[in-house]
Amino acid sequence: MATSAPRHPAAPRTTDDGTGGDSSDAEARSAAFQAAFDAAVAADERIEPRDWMPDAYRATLVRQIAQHAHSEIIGMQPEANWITRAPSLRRKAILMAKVQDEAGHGLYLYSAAETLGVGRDELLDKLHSGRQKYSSIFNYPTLTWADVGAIGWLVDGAAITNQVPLCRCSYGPYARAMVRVCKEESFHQRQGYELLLALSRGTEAQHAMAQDAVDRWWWPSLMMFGPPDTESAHSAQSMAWKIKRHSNDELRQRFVDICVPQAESLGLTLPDPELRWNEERGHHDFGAIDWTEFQEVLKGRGPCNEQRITQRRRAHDEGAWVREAAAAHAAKHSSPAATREGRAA
Ligand code: FAQ
Repeated sequence: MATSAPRHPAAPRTTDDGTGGDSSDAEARSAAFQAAFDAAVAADERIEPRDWMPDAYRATLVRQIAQHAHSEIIGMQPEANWITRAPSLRRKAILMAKVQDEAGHGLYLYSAAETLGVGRDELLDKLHSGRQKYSSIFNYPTLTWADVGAIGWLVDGAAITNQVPLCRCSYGPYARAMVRVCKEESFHQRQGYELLLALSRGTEAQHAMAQDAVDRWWWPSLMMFGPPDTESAHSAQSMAWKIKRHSNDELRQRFVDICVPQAESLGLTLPDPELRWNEERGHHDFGAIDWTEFQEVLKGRGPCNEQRITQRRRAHDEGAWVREAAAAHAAKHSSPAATREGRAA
């Protein structure tokens, strides 16, 4: 980071609290901080936790990172539903590793949010009380084993398409968390594809099960990218700040273009009669998304919203003893006596 204006000094002081200082000084300092921030974003530099940043930039990051973290941990539920019924030990081990990875992604993301000055308890409280969102996709049920494959192929595939550009997000801790997350999501996507391929090439019933799962997950996966650009409240500002690098519709189109040849290789059909290559645009055209369904899910009226939140709250309550034990352990090991013991050892 090599800007001439200051980015680290204490926040500009105002004069209305009686702490002194000249209001024109404060305004000049404030303008200098803003200019340094704008220059850093324009130069594609990373904004770090101790740098000055506009309040609205911080609030947008907290909103997006929290929503992302919540999605990762709520997203464990639909697949965990199949751990006990995985058809082989190999499949069970793979699925357990994947679900654990999602928990890990949640942890990196909550840590990234904490660098912005919010506490994890506060964020979880907002999730549990419905004041913060999680991705619409996790409000759909996993009815058959093939759904585990469809989630890996389509949901993780959509997540990667959205998250690879986030590795270049202007906020350092979020961008760095995304690098590792994307590597793991890439493995998840391949396991889903491989699982669906095995079913697609299996018996007639297995092929039908794979097709049915793709039929149910395709449209909700397209909704993961968020509302159309014309309806997206935050995109323009988030792109100006380089939090988002592409619009919702651009990423959705990219995902459709990636999936079409993959579906062909899988021997499965995407459930959209309007899906066809458009030579002029150099992209696939696709049918209209049911945005009413998306809004209903966002309002808490999707097929599994209630179940997901109830289960999350229960898991949180049942995990209270683990948090207490971890805090007691940390306190014990950071006490002066423990520090002395550690030095003596
Ligand atoms: N679901 O103005 P925009 C995963 C909300 S991780 C629910 O376009 P923005 C891994 C949005 O929050 C999946 N709400 O918003 C995995 C806003 O509401 P607000 C999660 C949605 O932020 C795989 C309003 O609509 N990934 O799957 C959704 O600029 C398998 C207006 O929307 C991320 O979170 C939605 N789909 O763009 C885990 C990626 N879309 O807050 C387990 C990071 C929009 O004003 C198993 N997030 N909304 O009340 C992003 O890239 C962005 O936040 C977008 C939305 C693109 C999701």
